[in-house]
Amino acid sequence: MTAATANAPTKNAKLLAWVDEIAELTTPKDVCWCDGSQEEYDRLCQQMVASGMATKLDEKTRPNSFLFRSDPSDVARVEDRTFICAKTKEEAGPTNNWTDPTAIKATLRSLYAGCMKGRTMYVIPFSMGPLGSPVAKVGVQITDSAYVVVNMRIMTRMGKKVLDYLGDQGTYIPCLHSNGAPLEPGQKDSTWPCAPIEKKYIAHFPAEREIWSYGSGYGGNALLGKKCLALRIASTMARDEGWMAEHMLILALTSPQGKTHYVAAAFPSACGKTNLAMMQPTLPGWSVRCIGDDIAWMRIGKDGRLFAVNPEAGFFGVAPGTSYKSNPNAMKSITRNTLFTNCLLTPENDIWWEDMDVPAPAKGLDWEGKEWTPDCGRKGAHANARFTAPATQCPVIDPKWEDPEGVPISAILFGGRRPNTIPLVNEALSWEHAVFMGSSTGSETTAANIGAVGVVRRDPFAMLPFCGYNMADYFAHWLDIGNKLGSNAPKVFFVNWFRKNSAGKFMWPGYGENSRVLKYVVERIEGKDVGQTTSIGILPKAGAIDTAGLNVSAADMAELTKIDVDGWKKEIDGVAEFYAKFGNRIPPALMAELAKAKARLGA
Ligand code: SAT
Ligand code: MN
Repeated sequence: MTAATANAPTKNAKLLAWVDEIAELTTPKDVCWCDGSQEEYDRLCQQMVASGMATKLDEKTRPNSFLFRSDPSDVARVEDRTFICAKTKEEAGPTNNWTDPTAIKATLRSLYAGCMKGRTMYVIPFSMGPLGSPVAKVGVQITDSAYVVVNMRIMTRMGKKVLDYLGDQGTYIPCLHSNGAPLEPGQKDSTWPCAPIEKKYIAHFPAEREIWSYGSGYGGNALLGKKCLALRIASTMARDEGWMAEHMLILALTSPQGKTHYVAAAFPSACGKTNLAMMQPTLPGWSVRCIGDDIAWMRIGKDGRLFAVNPEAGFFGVAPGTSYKSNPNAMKSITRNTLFTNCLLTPENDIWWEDMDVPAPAKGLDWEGKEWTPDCGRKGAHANARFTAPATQCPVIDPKWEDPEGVPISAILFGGRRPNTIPLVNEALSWEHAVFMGSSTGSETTAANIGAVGVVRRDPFAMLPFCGYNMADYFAHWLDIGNKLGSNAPKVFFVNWFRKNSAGKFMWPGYGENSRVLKYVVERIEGKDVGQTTSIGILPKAGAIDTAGLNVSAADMAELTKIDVDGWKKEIDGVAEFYAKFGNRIPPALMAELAKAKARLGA
């Protein structure tokens, strides 16, 4: 036992040994076992204000809320520096960065050596999923970032209650994180310590169920419960244990007749999952409630249906574009107790961002802390600026959002940003066709990852950056789940809110108007004769989408739901090219779907 564990609030031998080992390796000045209390959260926020890392926002307008500014090099996930360190390259598959686990551990150990010098090492016990529920997974994150601690308190169930639950024998997923910026005696600290890009590593060890993250303090790189545990490691566990870990929102949709259906939807990062998850329908009598906005853990329930749980406890949402028009319920969720990162600071000590739909302040400090005016030619907020807010603050959080059994899913939506070809809504002809559709999802890239923005890439099931193993095997897993679900399988739809006309303008208004598509989905679930089988899937019959009071021309509606044969031929070629990367690992059922899709188009 060392000073790190002398007064530890646990007797869990495995945990104590690990904390000792990491403290010896990283040499922090002290160790803090996080209890998850409000007092601890307040104290850390105060410390960060005092050190210049956080700005307290005006207590009257935005109580108990803080703004953080990251280093300009550390503003999003880093897919190029994210690694799946399976035993072999084949296990990680062609869409993941693979490196040998032994070699990368040696590299990382040398980076971790002394990396917490001059800093506090925090130990964060947390649960993904309601604590104690049979589906929940416990993790312990070690970090030298107080920012991570306060974010994890919002995003997960965190603190002493988790240690108590773990007890002396309980097992957990070790999540090691450091900003990678040791502090020498007398050295002035940076307001956002991090390592240069080439020294950032977000490494996953699926066989050992471990996460080693170094050098970045931002979002999914650093809040390890989210993408690293709840998607990359969890997807591997789900494959082994027969369930699913998906990049999906979960919503409850209630019709004017009072019937509720639960819908899960997979869209890539920054493609509107948070907006859809808590949408305010424009169609009278319909209501949406939110269960989760980013991750769904799904398993087959006792009655044979698919049940979904949101493993998170908060929202880490994209700020720019969020407004009382686009997402009033998100705006209401962030009125208090919210952490903001990389937003603009107004002279009144509040936050602002582009497309917030309130007038820009006459001046402010931009996300880099530089003087900003509306005509200065620079954005006030970074495109991937974020808010971290407790799910309980969402005015439309569903009463079942913490139900350990989850909610039964009637429909799954896949989607992405596609300026052309992909119709507004297209239903799969069968489960195999659904998996084919999911596997062929394409989307324009967004600012949620460091790299080019606006380039269409294949992002199967919106899981490209988040699947912890070979994606061909992941497709096989989906097929397998479908076989088990049989006639209980949810209906699957491909949606696209992002079609553009020849002038480059969005043809579909989106946001609350997406309730019109959800209504159609419910009608299909309930067996109404509103769809027609076509060469690409089941499309809405003319007039099947309720357009009452909608400002979209009949010509645009027809365009949004027509089949662009040439575009689809190219699409299918793109899918064939993508599948080829996996060699003969692509399941035969999907090769058959590809052939059928070609044949239906006469390609
Ligand atoms: O991965 S993050 O949590 O930073 C956000 C996202 O990409 O969805
Ligand atoms: Mn996401």
